[in-house]
Amino acid sequence: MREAQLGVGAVAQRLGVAASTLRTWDRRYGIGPSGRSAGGHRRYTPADVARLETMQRQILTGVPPQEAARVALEAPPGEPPAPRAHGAGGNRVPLRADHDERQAAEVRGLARAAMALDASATAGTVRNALRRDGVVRAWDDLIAPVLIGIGRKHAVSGDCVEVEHLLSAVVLGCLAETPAAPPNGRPVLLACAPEEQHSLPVHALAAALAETGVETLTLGARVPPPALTAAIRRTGPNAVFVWSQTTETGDPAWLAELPASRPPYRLVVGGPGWNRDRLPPHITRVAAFPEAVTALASLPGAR
Ligand code: B12
Repeated sequence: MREAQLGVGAVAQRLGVAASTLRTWDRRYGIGPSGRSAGGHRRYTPADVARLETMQRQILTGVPPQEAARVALEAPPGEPPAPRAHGAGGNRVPLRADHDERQAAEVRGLARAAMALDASATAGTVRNALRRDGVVRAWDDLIAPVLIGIGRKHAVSGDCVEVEHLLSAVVLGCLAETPAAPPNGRPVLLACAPEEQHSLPVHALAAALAETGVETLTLGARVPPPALTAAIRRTGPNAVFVWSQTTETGDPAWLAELPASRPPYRLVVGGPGWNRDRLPPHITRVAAFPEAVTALASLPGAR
């Protein structure tokens, strides 16, 4: 039976990277499709896609693309290689079931510590996860689920605003402790939309990008368009990322007024607030945290 094969666009969409990135990976690192269509277009089998996903996972833990491609090409099919350890104590790869149970327990523990306004236990758990798992996994598996859970509690009861504030302050503090990337001349600029106060995702993204060696400049919450314009002119960024959490801040009309620069930068947006129907076509929208990291870390000139 013939396996279902995907074109480069479909694979790019699935991985959350540009099609040109996949072509570059193929040309530069020899990690491409095993076949071509009659017309010469790239055709990816499920095994090709699995290899690319392995490469992407490696990049997300800070492995440089060349090394990530090598690991992916050498991994036996169906067996993901061990994730790279971060900091002390991170080199044991637990069994999946142990891992899921530990993760669920850690989410419950962090939620309890935050609900009890226990700043020290909250910080200890967040810091430990960041060091052990790296920013992408600590955010996706622990911090974001607890934030979303507390947000839900707030939505039904109107309570927990003090918990949101404490947890946010602790997470910001722990993220600030993570190391910065060396300057490379063209940073990724990260900002919240005008009047948007939910800045945590932007700071988490900065820390995750730093972990992959990408230099960032974080402008944080409520950035007025003239300020972002000035920052673009002054820094000549490689990419600009803008976050909108709430629909109040999600009208993208002003994005079209941002200045062009030479060399050009990629404009990427994320967050549930954006009015997607009104996003100009040249803007890339990312839906998930790892997707944002991959999209920004795999741009040419990112590091
Ligand atoms: C922390 C928090 C705050 C902090 C922010 C501190 C800071 N410096 O960021 C403080 C206390 C200041 C705050 C204030 C307010 N908040 Co608030 N807050 C939150 C909370 C708990 C987390 C915010 C966050 O970081 N979200 C990011 C991730 C964790 O959540 P998510 O976007 O849902 O994640 C999904 C995707 O976006 C994606 N994803 C996750 N992370 C990332 C990262 C990237 C880069 C990408 C691309 C994708 C991605 O995966 C998830 C699954 O689909 C949310 C709950 C929530 N669900 O977001 C409420 C929430 C956003 N806040 C809310 C509200 C109403 C407010 C206030 C207006 C009133 C209040 N509750 O106090 C004010 C004013 C805000 C303003 N005008 O801008 C509402 C918004 C409702 C709405 N839809 O408009 C929420 C949803 C809580 C709720 N259910 O009521 N808030």
